[in-house]
Parts: sequence; C-alpha cells; structure tokens
Amino acid sequence: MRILVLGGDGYLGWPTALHLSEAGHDLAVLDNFARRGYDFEMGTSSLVPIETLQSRIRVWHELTGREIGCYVGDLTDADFTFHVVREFLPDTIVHFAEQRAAPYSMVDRKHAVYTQVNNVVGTLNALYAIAEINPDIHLVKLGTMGAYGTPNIDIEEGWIEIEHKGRKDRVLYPKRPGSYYHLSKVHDSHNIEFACRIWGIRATDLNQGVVYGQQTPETARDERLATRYDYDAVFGTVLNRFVIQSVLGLPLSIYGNGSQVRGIIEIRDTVRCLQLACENAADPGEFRVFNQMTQSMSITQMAETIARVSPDKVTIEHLANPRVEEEGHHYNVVHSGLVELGLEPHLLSDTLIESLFEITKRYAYRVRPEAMIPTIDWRRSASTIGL
Ligand code: NAD
Ligand code: USQ
Repeated sequence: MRILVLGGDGYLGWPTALHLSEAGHDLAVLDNFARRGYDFEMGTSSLVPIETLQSRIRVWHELTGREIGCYVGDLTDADFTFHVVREFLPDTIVHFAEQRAAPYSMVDRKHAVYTQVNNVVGTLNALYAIAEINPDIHLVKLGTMGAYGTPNIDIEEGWIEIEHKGRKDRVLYPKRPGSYYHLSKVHDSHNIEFACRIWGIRATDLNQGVVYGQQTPETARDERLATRYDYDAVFGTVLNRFVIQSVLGLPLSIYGNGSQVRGIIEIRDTVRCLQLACENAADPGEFRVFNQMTQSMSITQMAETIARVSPDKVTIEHLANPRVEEEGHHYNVVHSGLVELGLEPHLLSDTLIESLFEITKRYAYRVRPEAMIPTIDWRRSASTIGL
C-alpha cells in the first residue's frame, strides 16, 4: 500500500511511519514543523533529543534499505496539499497533522483561532484533495476520546442508536468536548462524515485516548530514530509527566481531586492500531469510528501506579484544577472495534514504566522545571504560557 502520513515529524506520526514502513508499505511523510516552532515559542524542547526529519529518514534508509518520501509544507496550503497527493498518489492518508495540545488552544484568542483554523482547514484541504484526485483514498484521521467529554451514559464507538418519541435513528454520538482543541476534532469529524455522505469517500476516525510511552520496536533500533517526549505543562501528557516528575523528585501534579477518568493507550499500541486501520479500510461512503484506547484510569490511579513502581520516593500533590472538567463522573467506554481487527493491548505495566524511567533518567538534565508548572487557566480568556 502507498501511505502518506500527515504530521510525520510528530510524537506519534514518526513512529507510525516507521511501523508502516517496517510492515512493507511505501511511505511518505508530510510536515510543516509547526510542533518544533511551538517549542521555540515556549522556550522548551523534547526531553529526548530528536534529529531533524531528514536525518531520521536517512538513518532509517541506512539501517533497513527502505525509503520514506518527505514533503515539507503546510496542510492548510491547498496548492501544496493537492500537489503532494497528486504526486505521491497514496492509497491511504493517515492524518496526524494538527495542533494537539488542549492547554495551547486555551492560551488566548490567538491560540484558539490558530488551533481551529489549522486543524479544520487542514482537514478540509485533505478531504477536497481526496475527492478531486481519487475518492477511493482511505482517510485515517486521528480524533480524540475527549470529543465525547464525560456524559452520564456509556460512550459508544462514534455512533448511537436513539429512540425519540417512538421513532428510531442511528446518529453520531453527541459530543461535549472540554477545550477549543478538542472542539476542533468535533468539527473535523462532522466535516469528514459529511464528505463520506456526499462524495462517497471512505474514512476512519480514531478517537484516541491519552498516549504514554516513548519507544516502539522501530524507534528503539537507533537513538537517532527517537521520537519526541514532552514534559512541559502545555504539551506533556499526564502519564509521561508523572514519570518525569518522579525521576526529578518533584511531586506528581494531580489537577483537582484526581477522580477524573481518562482512556489511555501505550505508544506501541497506537502504531499497531494505525496499521490495523490502514490494512482494513472502511467501505466507500463509510464514516467508521473506533475508540482507540486500551483501558480507563482515574488520574489518582495513574499517580498511584507511578508511585508504586518508581525506584525513588514519590510524593503526590493536588493543584487547583486549571481546567474546567468534571470530577467523580460516570465513564464506561466501548472500545472493541480495534480488538476485533486484531489489536492485542499492552496494559499499563511495571515493565513499560521501568523502561520509561531509564530513558527519563538519562535525559533529566535537559528539563527546565519551571516549564512543568501549569499557567493556562480555562476560566480566563487570556493566560500567559509563563515558562
Ligand atoms: P505532535 O504535535 O507531536 O505531531 C503533530 C505533527 O503535525 C507535528 O509534527 C506538526 O509539526 C504537524 N503539523 C501540525 N499542523 C500542521 C500543518 N498545518 N501542516 C503540516 N504539518 C502540521 O502531536 P502527536 O502527539 O503526535 O499527535 C498526533 C495526532 O494524534 C494529533 O492529531 C492529536 O490530536 C492526536 N492525538 C494525540 C494524542 C496524544 O496523547 N499525543 C492522543 C489522542 C490523539
Ligand atoms: N492532568 C493532571 N496533571 C497533569 C496533567 C494533566 O491531573 O500534570 C489531567 C488533566 O486535568 C486531564 C487529564 O490529566 O484531566 C489528561 O490531560 P493531558 O494533558 O494528559 O491530556 P489532554 O489534555 O486530554 O490531551 C491529550 C493530548 C491530546 C489528545 C488527548 C486525548 O494532548 O492531543 O487528544 O490527550 S483525550 O484526553 O482522550 O481527549
């Protein structure tokens, strides 16, 4: 299969490209390096040093003999996007290329508008390129579990059968997201579902939970293939942050009382899910949704797991929650679709966390502790990134 990975320089896009290349597919990646730009804006960087995209591609070629095509440019530039799709002629487009941090989208008006324009326009350009160049291309799009919010009913995989005043219908599951970033994913999902209906294109929306971990079998082959690992309060995700805090001897920062529950997934399962979605395409006209998570845990349970397996003494602190989110809520999610396709989940295990401790210890000297403090307040319309 020919697969184009949008956002192929990112935390998940790069290891996914390697995994798909290893599986024998012909790969090209596209990126505008926006993520590296946010680091410059915030004065921070990945804990694990990362090579340039071009060097990583060269190292992969040296090690395996496999080629990965490289397109540098912006998905919101329609001419560029059309040019890439016309030239590479993919069977599948995997789309990671969005601004993905909820706190970044909540800094102020400028960051909220940037996030929604970047994400919604980029996705629309990809949809139009598919419709005009080859409507048979399968779009595999990264969505988010947070699009659903925390409703007081079970969360289904994308669609729900409802009965209202004696009539029945199958509709998109209602959404109640918790940031302007998460809202951009809801807008994307609606745009993609509409494109499937009107043009008969095929799409898979992967509503992924919070990812943790840093290595996959492919990135672990050579340190120059490493993917990024974020610890700061804007881009660092909760489990990765807890591991880093434990290594630095800082208290694990639970926001609020810690009873909020999230779906989580390990990075090795992310790349496997992407392979399964690509190799088992949606039907023409189908808007298929999978909930891409392997288990649910409260933030307190995550902190307690890290504290239990850490070789060092770990303390836990509760910070006033900078976000507006429910605590003590119902959370029961259907996530069987990818398992039915063959996913064998890695659950949060001591072994995985131990390897993360090692990586973190090695690069702990690179941390700027002040970058770990959350300063973006959902209740205000303007915050400073404050690093
Ligand atoms: P990331 O920021 O590391 O990677 C995204 C990449 O897309 C970056 O390299 C960035 O430069 C690129 N990009 C952004 N806008 C672009 C544009 N307009 N044109 C070209 N390239 C552009 O993020 P990630 O953690 O790898 O996440 C990838 C996707 O997975 C995102 O869509 C995110 O919403 C989704 N997701 C991530 C997580 C997680 O925990 N990391 C969880 C669920 C879903
Ligand atoms: N949290 C803490 N302490 C911290 C950091 C976070 O308690 O130090 C809490 C947050 O309040 C929240 C939860 O942990 O309740 C998750 O926060 P997060 O920053 O790990 O993840 P989130 O903002 O939800 O976003 C991440 C990715 C995003 C993806 C999303 C999946 O950055 O791209 O879409 O996870 S999901 O959460 O399922 O929507």
